[in-house]
Amino acid sequence: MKPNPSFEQHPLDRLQALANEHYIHLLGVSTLPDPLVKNRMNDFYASWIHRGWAGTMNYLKTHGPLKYSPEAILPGCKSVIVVGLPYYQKGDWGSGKTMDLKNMASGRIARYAWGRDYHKTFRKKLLELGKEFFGNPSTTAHQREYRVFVDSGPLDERFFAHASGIGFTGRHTLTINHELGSWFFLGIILTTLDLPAMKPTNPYESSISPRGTCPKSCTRCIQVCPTGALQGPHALDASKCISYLTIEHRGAIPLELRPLMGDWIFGCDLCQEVCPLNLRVQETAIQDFLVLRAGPGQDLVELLALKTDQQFLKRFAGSPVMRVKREGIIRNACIAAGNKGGSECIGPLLEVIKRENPLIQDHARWALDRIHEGMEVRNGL
Ligand code: B12
Repeated sequence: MKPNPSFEQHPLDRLQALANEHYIHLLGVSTLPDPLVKNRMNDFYASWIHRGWAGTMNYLKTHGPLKYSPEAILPGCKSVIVVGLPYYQKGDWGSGKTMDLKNMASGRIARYAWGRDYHKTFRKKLLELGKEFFGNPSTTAHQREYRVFVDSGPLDERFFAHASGIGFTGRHTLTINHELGSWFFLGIILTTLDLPAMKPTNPYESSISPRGTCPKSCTRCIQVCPTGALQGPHALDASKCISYLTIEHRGAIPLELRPLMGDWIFGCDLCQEVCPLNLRVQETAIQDFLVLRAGPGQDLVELLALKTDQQFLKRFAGSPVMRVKREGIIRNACIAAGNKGGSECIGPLLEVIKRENPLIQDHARWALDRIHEGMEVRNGL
């Protein structure tokens, strides 16, 4: 007997119920952007790339034609399901969650990378949600009814987050939600299913969404950025962003930016830390993020002494820090040592010069010069 359709749960209610079971806090659905909106967004994106703001992130250049075209990624795509997973946890810089960071030369790690790598945790949740909602892809007639992405896909996830109504685009370019601030990850499920949009908006018409806007005339995020990466509201020159420099950029860090990077060794949270909408945010309940891997900070002397990939792996296995590899974290530690370190870093930096490749040696020499300059100033020479 066929079920009476009037007793069937609405697909969005069923999706919401499943999301709740998986502790997925934010859920929204967006339709595909209409051609006018899409053209406008493609123009914005092309000019962003044209300005050189993507730096060496060449994948962003090749993603151009796909950025706002879900149907080019999943043929027949009709709806974009957007989900958000909170990662905020307490533990201020300086108080240290696992070590007393005040008493050592230490480098800061962005909050999103304190615990287990979110890509795996989030993807697993989305795959489970997808299976429960759509059925197992290997057993359904339409095998490509949905596709799951966490960060890895070419779509502009924040655009679809704003368009789905789960939050709005802040002046620092991140999606803000009134309960979670901007301390949450985004994930996407593309589907051929025609779902009704939950709270449709067009982010590029205005920065206002049904879920709010930045406080009028607040520019704290723009002012706090030490490298001037935020050139104005919604205008991020990523090639100057400390997050890009410490995580995505592989080569030498430009000399003029090094002194401005402070003690950040992986990512940066300055634009989020000063945001008034990021205060009084509840801690995440997701264990994978609460169990510290890299934690809020790392001892620079220990990082500079990481001689082998095995030692690096032992320290950072399962953490997002793995992305920069051993040489990347040593390069970043050199810069933090130059900016914040003292005499305790001199020996380890000399060892780095003996041991590492010319690129890392260059950063270590820079750090030594800066430490010596600082000492001379302090000694009144
Ligand atoms: C590349 C990338 C980066 C780059 C570039 C950042 C950026 N803002 O684009 C770098 C390495 C710098 C970076 C840093 C960070 N990232 Co990142 N990053 C991405 C990634 C992979 C692609 C983003 C992208 O396509 N950027 C392209 C440029 C063009 O976007 P844009 O600068 O916002 O420019 C557009 C707007 O300005 C818009 N625009 C123009 N005019 C107007 C006017 C109005 C009114 C509006 C609303 C918009 C608008 O048009 C431009 C072109 O489309 C996404 C995942 C994804 N696939 O979406 C994660 C993502 C954006 N990153 C994320 C995170 C967590 C971070 C960091 C916080 C990590 C850290 N702590 O170090 C920082 C934040 C820095 C910052 N202020 O953005 C999260 C953000 C979650 C959230 N709540 O928003 C994402 C979504 C990953 C995820 N799946 O969770 N990231």
